[in-house]
Amino acid sequence: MEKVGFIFDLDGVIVDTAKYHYLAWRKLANELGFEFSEEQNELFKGVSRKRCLEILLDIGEINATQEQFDSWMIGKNLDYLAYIEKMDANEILPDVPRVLDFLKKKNVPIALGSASKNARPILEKVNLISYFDSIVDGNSVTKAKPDPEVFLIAANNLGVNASSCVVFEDAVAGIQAANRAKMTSVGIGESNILDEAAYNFKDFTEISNSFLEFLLNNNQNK
Ligand code: B16
Ligand code: MG
Repeated sequence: MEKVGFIFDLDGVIVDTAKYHYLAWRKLANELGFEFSEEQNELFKGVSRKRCLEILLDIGEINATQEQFDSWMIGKNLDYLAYIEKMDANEILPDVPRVLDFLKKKNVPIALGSASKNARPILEKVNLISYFDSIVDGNSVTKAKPDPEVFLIAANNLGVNASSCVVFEDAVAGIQAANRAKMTSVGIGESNILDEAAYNFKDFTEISNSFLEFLLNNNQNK
């Protein structure tokens, strides 16, 4: 029987840090003289910090020197970190601890697979870091989702075959990355947006322990 691994995205799956990313990007946009809406922020989900700034500057039709680009990236991250500093366990999305506890009690290896370079401090702030056997984040990857690299490294770190992994993701690119890695993709969010996922749920309150058991059995027999 194959060992099964579970991989979680961070922003939009474990915590809703998208709102803090939005506030920090909006501040930069306003400083540069243009508006940045919450709808536009949707484009940033699961996307690397560098790529987000490129998109933001496209929206504002701003040409930046390399020096400006680098300093805006640093400034945005400092603003974002000020929000992260105030986070605590109350910001964990509903039923995430129940799912992590269920898996932990069954000795299922658990990894994080996130584009964020701030994943570790966030997991520390919300007190979930001890659940993770491996943390693969924006510091460990060379290729962004939808490339499967982040999840393949996570599977390797857990010592689990890629095809025996389950991935929880809220971004289209993340679902595509999981599918390309031949993993079982579970979309967390709007099913019409995440329609490439093998399974879809609004949030973890819709994922029962018996469904987790089903995922474990299903992937064990692969
Ligand atoms: P950072 P995820 C992603 O997290 C966010 O969804 C995305 O909006 C952000 O730009 C990216 O992390 C990089 O974050 O600036 O902290 O390195 O969904 O992959 O967990
Ligand atoms: Mg995400």
